[in-house]
Amino acid sequence: MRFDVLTLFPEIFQSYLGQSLLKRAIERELVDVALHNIRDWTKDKHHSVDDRPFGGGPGMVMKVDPVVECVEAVRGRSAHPGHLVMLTPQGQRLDQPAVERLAGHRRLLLLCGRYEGFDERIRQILQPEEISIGDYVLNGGEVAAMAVIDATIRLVPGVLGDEDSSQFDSFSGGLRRLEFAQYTRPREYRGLEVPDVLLSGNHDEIARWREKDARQRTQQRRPDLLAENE
Ligand code: 6GU
Repeated sequence: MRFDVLTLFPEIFQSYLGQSLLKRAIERELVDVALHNIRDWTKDKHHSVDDRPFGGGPGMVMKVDPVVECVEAVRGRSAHPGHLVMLTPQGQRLDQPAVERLAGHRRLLLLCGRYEGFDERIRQILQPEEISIGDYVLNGGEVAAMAVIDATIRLVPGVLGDEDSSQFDSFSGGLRRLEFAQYTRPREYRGLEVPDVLLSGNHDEIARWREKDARQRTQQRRPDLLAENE
């Protein structure tokens, strides 16, 4: 799967891309991430990528021409145009079904902007899919783009080892329940003990305990998920 990230701050992605899971996926050519600086598509002498809004008001607006020309140039470099995603709080909220849909694309172009907004003509010309990662305000789309990459690569075959296959994730395949409690060594810490059943070696009983714990947790913490299952 190929990602092209269009951003004013490509450096933000460097340490994330060097993280071991992603680094291995890139080395094994399962995932490819290319960073593009939108500023490289400015033509004026100050290389301006944003400007004050017509009509007045606070904040700056991303200029239409560098963004459109950056997207067109990046698209033109490969035969497959890819699916364009604009990261904006005005988009559809990202959830696991949306991640699964995005992971179905061979190539995603992730357009990051500053939060005050994009010139509306960017939407009119490029007609991107707009994605938000939640109802709060980020300074820009970069952290959201990393969330999209991180969630989608889990679904790329071979990126995760068999052992931590994404099919068991809390939100996968419409299961939509939270994970059961997990423990590892030591068996006792500050008087807190691991539940006996997990040390019993009885796999049927362990499975039952986990099922019950997952159900209780979901009921307590996210009853909305159970309602959606009905
Ligand atoms: Cl995608 N961008 C910004 N700027 N803020 C957000 C967001 C995106 N998703 C939630 N908040």
